[in-house]
Amino acid sequence: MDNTQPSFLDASGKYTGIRGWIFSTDHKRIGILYLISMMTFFLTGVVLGLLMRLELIAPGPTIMSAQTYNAAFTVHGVIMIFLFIIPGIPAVFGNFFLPIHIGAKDVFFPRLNLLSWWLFITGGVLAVVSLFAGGGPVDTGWTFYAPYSIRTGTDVSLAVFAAFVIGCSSILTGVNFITTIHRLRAPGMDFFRMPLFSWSLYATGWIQILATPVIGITLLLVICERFFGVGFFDPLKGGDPLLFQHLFWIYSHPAVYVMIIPAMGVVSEIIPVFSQKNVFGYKTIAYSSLAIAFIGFFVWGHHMFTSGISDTSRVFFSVITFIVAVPSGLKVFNWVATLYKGSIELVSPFLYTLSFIFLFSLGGLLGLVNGALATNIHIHDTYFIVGHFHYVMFGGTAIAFFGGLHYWFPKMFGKNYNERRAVIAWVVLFIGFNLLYFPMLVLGWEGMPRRYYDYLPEFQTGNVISTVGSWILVSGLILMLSNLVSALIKGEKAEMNPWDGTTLEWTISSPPPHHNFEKIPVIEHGPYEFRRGAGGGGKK
Ligand code: HEM
Ligand SMILES: [Cu+2]
Repeated sequence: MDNTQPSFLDASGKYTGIRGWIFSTDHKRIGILYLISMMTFFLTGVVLGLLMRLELIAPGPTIMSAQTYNAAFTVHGVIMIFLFIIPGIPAVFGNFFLPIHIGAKDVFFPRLNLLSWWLFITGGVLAVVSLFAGGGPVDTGWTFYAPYSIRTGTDVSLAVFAAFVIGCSSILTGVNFITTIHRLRAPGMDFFRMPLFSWSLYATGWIQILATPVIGITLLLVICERFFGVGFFDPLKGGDPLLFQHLFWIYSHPAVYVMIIPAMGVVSEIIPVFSQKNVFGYKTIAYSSLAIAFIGFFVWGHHMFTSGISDTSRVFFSVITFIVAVPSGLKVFNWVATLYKGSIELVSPFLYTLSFIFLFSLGGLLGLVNGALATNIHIHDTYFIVGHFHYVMFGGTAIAFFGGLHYWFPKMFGKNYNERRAVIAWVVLFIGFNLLYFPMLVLGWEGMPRRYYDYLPEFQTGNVISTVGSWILVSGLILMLSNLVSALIKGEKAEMNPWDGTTLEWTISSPPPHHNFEKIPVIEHGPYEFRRGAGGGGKK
C-alpha cells in the first residue's frame, strides 16, 4: 500500500489546529489525546511519589507535615489509579489499534468515543479542582473508606464526584469496544482470528460494563451521606461501614484486572513478533482473559480479611483468590513457551516485555502471599502491600504500556526513536524500579506500616535505599521520554513494518491514513503467521 494518502496527523474535516483534535471523532486522534492527557497525569503522580519518598528519607518530619503527607498519598493514589493505570492501555492503544486490528475504519460509536475522552478530562479537572476548593485536598486514601470519608472536613464530595465522572467514561469505552468487536470485524475475521490484544480488550470491556456501575452508585451514596446524613455507612445512624468496603471492592478488585488484562494483551502481541513464531496456546491465552475477568468478580473479600468478616467467608475468599492465579500462570507459561526456540531480537520493546514478565510474575506471586489468609494477617497494611501493588501495577501494567509505546511508536507517529538511548533508559529504569520497591517488601515484612509519614529508626536503611531508587527510576523515565519526544521532533521517517509484524496495523502506512484501510481487508488466516524464523505458521 502506498504512503501517498494523507495521514491522520494531517488536518482534515471542519476544524484545523487544536480544535481539529479535541473535536475529532477519529479513533486514532482520540487515542493520541488520551496519550497526552494520561502522560500529564502520570508525571504529576510521579512528582507526588518523589516528594513522598523524600519525606521518608529519614525518620521524623523532613519536608512536609503529616496532614500534607495524607493528602499526597491520596492524590498520588487517585491520579495513578483512576487517571493513569485503569484507563491507560485501553484508552490509548485500544482506541488506536482495536479498529485497525480487526480491519475496521473506526469504533462503532465514534461520537461516544469523543464524549468518553471529554468525560475523562472533566473528571481529571474536577479531581484537580478538589485540591484547591474549600476543605483542602482529600486525606482519605484513594479507597475513600467510610466512616472516615463521611466525617472528614476535606473535599471528599468533589473528589468522589470526579471519580464518578471518570467511571462514566470507562463504561462508555467498554460499551464501545464490545460493540465494535461484535459488529465491525472485517470479512473473515472470526473471533479466533483476532489478535490477542483485541481479546484482552473484549474481556476488559465486560468488566468495565459490569463492575463500574457498582462503584458509581457507591460514590453517589457517599455524597448523599455527606450532604444529607442518610446513614448508609455511618454506624452512629445504624449504617454499616463494612457495606462500604464490600461495595468498594466489588468494583475495585475487578478493576485491578482492567489494569492488567490489557497489559497482558500488549505483551501477547509483542512476544510472537520478536520471536517470529506463532504464539503458543493462542486459545488458552484468549480464554484465560475471559476466565480471569470472570473469577475476578468473586475474590473481593481478600481485601477485607482483617475487617471482621466471618471465618467461613475468609476461607472462601482466600481459596478463590488462589484460583485466579491459574489462568494468569497459564499465560506466563504460554509466553515463555512462545519464546522457546524463537528467533529472538533483543530490542527495546522486547526488553520492556521481558521485564514485564519478570516483574509481573514476581508481583503476582506476592499477591498469593497476600491472598493466603495467615500471611495476610501479618502483612496487612504494611509496606509489603505497597511493594506488591507497585510490582504489579508499575512493573506490570506501566512497563507493558512503555513496551507498547516503543513497539507502536513508529506506527503511530511515523518516526523512529534512537534505539540505543531507548535501551539505556530501560536499563536505568529497571535498576531504579527494583531499588525503589524491593526494600518496601522487606520493610513491610519487618512491620513498617503504610500511610505513615514517620517510622522507627531501625527502618531507615531500607527507606534510604528506596528513596535513592526513586531518583534512579525517575532518571530512567526522563531518558525514555526525552528520547521519544526528540524522535517526534527530529526522528527519521519510520518504515511501514519495522519489526516484521503480521497483524493488520503493519499492512498500512506509518502513520496510518485517516480511514485506516483504502479497502477493507478480507481475512484468510490467524493473526500470527510468520514467514522467516523458527516455529512460524499458525493453523488457521
Ligand atoms: C516514581 C514513581 C513512584 C513512586 C516514587 C511512588 C511512591 C509511592 C509511595 C511512597 C506511596 C505511599 C505508600 C503508602 O504510604 O501507602 C505510594 C502509594 C501508592 N502508589 Fe505509588 N509511587 C510511584 C509510582 C506509582 C505508579 C506508576 C502507580 C500506579 C500505576 C502508583 C500507585 C500507587 C497507589 C495506588 C498507592 C496507594 C495510595 C494509597 O494507599 O492511598 N504509584 N506510592
Ligand atoms: Cu483484590
